[in-house]
Amino acid sequence: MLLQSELLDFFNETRAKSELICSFLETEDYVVQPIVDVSPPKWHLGHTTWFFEEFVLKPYKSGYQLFDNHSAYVFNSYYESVGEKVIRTDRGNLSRPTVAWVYKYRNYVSKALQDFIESEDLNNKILEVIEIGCHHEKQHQELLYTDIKYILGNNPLFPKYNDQFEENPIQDFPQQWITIDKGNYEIGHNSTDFCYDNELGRHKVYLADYQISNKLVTNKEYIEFIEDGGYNDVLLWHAEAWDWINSNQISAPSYWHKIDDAWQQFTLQGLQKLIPDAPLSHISYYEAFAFAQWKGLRLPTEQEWEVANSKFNWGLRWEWTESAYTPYPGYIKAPGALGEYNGKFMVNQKVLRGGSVATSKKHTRPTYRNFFHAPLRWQFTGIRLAK
Ligand code: AVJ
Ligand code: FE
Repeated sequence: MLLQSELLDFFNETRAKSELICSFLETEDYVVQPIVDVSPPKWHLGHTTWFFEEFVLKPYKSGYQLFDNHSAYVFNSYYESVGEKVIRTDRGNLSRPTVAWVYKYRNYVSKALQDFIESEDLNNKILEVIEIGCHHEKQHQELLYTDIKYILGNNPLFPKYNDQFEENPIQDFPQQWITIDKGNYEIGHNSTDFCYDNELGRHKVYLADYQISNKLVTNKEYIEFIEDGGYNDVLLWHAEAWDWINSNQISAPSYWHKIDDAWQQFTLQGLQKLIPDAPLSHISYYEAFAFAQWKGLRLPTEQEWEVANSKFNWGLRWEWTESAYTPYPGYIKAPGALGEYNGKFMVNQKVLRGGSVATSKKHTRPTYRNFFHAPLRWQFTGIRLAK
C-alpha cells in the first residue's frame, strides 16, 4: 500500500494521464458509442471521477458537497448496490452533460481529493480506497485507448488518433520453447504492493511438464492460418465459436482490411500496411484457440503463464489463456459495493495475462488477472502458445 505522502503524486499523475490521452480528440469523438462494449471517452472521464466521489469523498470527507446530483445516475457503471443508473447501451445517446461540464466535474473532484489527502490524517481504509480509485482510473485509461481506436477505426474516414502511439513493436529475437518441469508451484499475489482482490489468496498448484513460447504469435503466422483455410475448417473451432464466425462473417482479426490484395491494418496512427513480424492483435479467445489447434499446440493455462513469466518478455498484448475466470481458493471479495468490482464477473469469462501497449505504466504485474468474454477482441489481445 502507498503511504499518504506518496499518494498525492500517484493521484495527480493518474488524473493527468487520462486527460492527456483525450487531448488528441475532437469534441465529437468524446460522445459516441458504436457498440455496447465501447464507452464514449466522455463517459470514462466522468465515471472515473464519480468513482472517487462515490467511494471516497461522499463517505469519508466531512461536509463534502456533491458537484451535481445527477452524476451518480449518469456515471455509475455496474454497481447495483449504489442505485439507479443509465443503462449501458445508452451511454452514447447523451449529448448532455457536455464535455466541458465533465472537465469541470473532474477539476472539482480532483481538487477536493487533493485537499483531502493534503490536509487530513487519513486512516488505512481510506488510503486503500483512494489507491484503488487510481488503479481503477488506470484500467479505464487502457479502455480509453481501445475505445478510441474502435470509434476511429470504425469510421469510414479512418481518422488517425495521433502520430506517436506505437502499437506494433517488433519482437526482435528468435522463437524458442521454455521448458518447465512438473512439480508444485505457488501462484497469486505475494507482496505488500497493491493488487486486486482476485489475485489473492496465494496457493499451491501442481503443474505437469510443459513448454511455453518465448514469443507472441506474429501477423505472418496468422496469415498462414487464414490462407490455409483456418476460418473454414469446422474441426478447429468450438461449437459456439463456429456459430460466432458464421453469424458475424468473421474471416480475419479486427481492424484488418484487404485492399487491392494486400492486408492493411487500422492502427491509432491510421490505416497502415500490415507489418508481418509484428505481434498479432485483436483476436478473440475463439480465434486464439482455433489457431493453436491448427498448429497442433494449445494455449497456456493462467497457472502455467504465471510460473513461467519471468523467463519471457511480455507486455505487448493481453494473452488469452485456457483458464476460466474463477475465484482462487480462499478468495474473499471486498465488503460493500466494492465487492461488485471483480467478484461478480467470475462466470463465463476467460483470463488474459500480461498487459498491452495500451496498459498504463506500472499498472500490470505477473499476478494480474484480466478477463473478458470469449468473442471480445477490441482490446490488444494476442496469442502465446504452449505444449
Ligand atoms: C478487468 C478490464 C474487465 O472493463 O470491466 C473497470 C476493468 N473494472 N472498471 C472492465 C474495470 C471496473 C474491467 N476489466
Ligand atoms: Fe470502472
